[in-house]
Amino acid sequence: MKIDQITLHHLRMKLQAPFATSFGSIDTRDCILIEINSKGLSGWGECVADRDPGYAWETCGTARHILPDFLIPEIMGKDIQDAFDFQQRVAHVRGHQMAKAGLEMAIWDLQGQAQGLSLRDLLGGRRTRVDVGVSVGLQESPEALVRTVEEYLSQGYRRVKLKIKPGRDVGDVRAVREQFPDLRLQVDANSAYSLDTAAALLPLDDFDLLLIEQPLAEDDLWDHSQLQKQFRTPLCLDESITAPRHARQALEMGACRIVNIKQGRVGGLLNVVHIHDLCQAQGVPVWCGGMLETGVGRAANLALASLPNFSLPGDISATDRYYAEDITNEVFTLNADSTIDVPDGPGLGVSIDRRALESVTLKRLELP
Ligand code: OSB
Ligand code: MG
Repeated sequence: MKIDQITLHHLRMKLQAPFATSFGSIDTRDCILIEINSKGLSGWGECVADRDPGYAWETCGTARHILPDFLIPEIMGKDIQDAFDFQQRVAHVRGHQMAKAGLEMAIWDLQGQAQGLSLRDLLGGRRTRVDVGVSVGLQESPEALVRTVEEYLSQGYRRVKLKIKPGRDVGDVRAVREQFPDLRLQVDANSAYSLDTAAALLPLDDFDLLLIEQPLAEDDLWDHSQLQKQFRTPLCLDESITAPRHARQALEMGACRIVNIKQGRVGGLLNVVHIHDLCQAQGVPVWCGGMLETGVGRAANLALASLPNFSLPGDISATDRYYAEDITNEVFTLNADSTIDVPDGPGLGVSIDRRALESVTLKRLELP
């Protein structure tokens, strides 16, 4: 695939409702959409770095530096075979997993279109629909949280993740658990605790949670292994796992019993498959996390969640949970059994609504 031209689209999209976590609240979401043109085909990828360095250190600003200055020059005008070829060419660039993953996604999309194969087929996924849940941000009060959860349940979601932070943890979870005793429920702290302050979370062990996600700092694998010993509930790592070897080390140390996999955080879909396979070989379940993606990133998430060891519901909700209008022509809807269909068209299986894209574009960079 000869890479002729690449356009970076910096988008800002209004969320349906503010999304609050332990690291802040947003009512709009930025991302860099990447368009790669090759012989009349357009491949699309989504770089999921946020506007602010709250979840991770990468931002739209770092992506707007690393992509044109270091990553894109490695492929511009060249004949790129596939994602593996791409990753070898950019291996000398340290870190910047989200920037790499966004470009890699566009290359998968191109390859799928060129070969007439869906991303699911390229990755070896089997499911045609995947189990999904909804990630619910911090609300004003436990009562408001219960009402918000109730609204999502009425829409058909059968698994709910609650965001927690110090002072808004056990009380919030208790309120939801009392109201919905049988709900598949899990929590996500986004690194808001230390080994000491996490003692406040011990009562969560009695709420029959599926998992407790990323209580401690991203670079604290060891402390997670100490904390896991204090809980019956499985810990799950998100921020800490930015490469396959971190997944291996986390499992060796007992730092978690479940892994959240996000293609952006781990540097692309090739690494997703590696982490998936490593966990599968050890009987460790994985699930697909989300970054409030547009239809482009959502299509990729659905394809990766179709792999066999994605055995817990993903943070992949319907389009209308995030945006009133998306930038893809395709809209993802929730089936009655809390699943979403995996796209089966070539590549990502989505097409871009140019008018909608234009209306949310802050800045465009056309290369060369
Ligand atoms: O930690 O999983 C997270 C969104 C942005 C950044 C980090 C996280 C999240 C979510 C939302 O929980 C998941 C979704 O896309 O629905
Ligand atoms: Mg998380």
